[in-house]
Amino acid sequence: NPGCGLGDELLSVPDDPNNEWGENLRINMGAYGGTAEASMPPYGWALLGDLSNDGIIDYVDLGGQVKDWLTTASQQPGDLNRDGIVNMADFALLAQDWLAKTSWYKPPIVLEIYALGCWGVYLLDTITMPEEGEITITSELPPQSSYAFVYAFREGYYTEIYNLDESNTINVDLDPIVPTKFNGTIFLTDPFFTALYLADTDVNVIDGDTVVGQFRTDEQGRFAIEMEPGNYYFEFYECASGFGGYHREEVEIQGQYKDFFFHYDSMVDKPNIYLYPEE
Ligand SMILES: [Ca+2]
Ligand SMILES: [Ca+2]
Repeated sequence: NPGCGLGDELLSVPDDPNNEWGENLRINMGAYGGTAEASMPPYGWALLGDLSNDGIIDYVDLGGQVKDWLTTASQQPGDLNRDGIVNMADFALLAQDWLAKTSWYKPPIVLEIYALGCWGVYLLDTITMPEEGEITITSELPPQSSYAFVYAFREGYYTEIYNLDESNTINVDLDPIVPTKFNGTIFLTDPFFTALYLADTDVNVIDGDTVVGQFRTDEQGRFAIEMEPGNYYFEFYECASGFGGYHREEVEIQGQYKDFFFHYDSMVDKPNIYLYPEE
């Protein structure tokens, strides 16, 4: 068990990719302790306070330290300075790297589970999963509700939406965003039924009255473009609602990735001019 005594549910350390240089700060700990694999990892491969070996120093590691607080024993994971007791000196070492990440750290996947109730769609639950793969949704549903769909988010990846069938099982398989470009995913949202991608659609990027860019979304509403940060309009025609209509939506482009949630409302797209008498 490479989890350093913290429990079987914790992650193991990935193999040292190159074993080139650096120093394993926790050389005497865990399954890799004292082995050739542990002795010379590259810089950024390991963090002293990462007791759980999941690549980030956070509340899980703090919990591992608190568990042995003021305990005197040899080889305690939380005894970061190796003086035989877990105390403030060790806490200070953990705190100084709070939320630090290793080079191989991957943030967890966050799943937002939406349910369909009597009055429309609502956020039922938020759960995380450490890696991609199959997951069965088991969140408790209130009476007269059913699962509707799941948004899957992960830092550095395009957000995806999964519609739930009777099995309530989805296969989460995310794609990384394109480095150095501005990436986004466009969802059409509706208060009562579901959410859709704006799939395979040409979108004009408008600054003031000028078209400054154009892109086409892929089958999952995704795109990657070169754009300066700023406020723009996205203009596109959508027919996902079955009625179709032009949309001109204000967007703010900042940073590398953003989900855009655009309201689609079939009622608004219906003709609202009536001629009398009707034929
Ligand atoms: Ca950790
Ligand atoms: Ca200590």
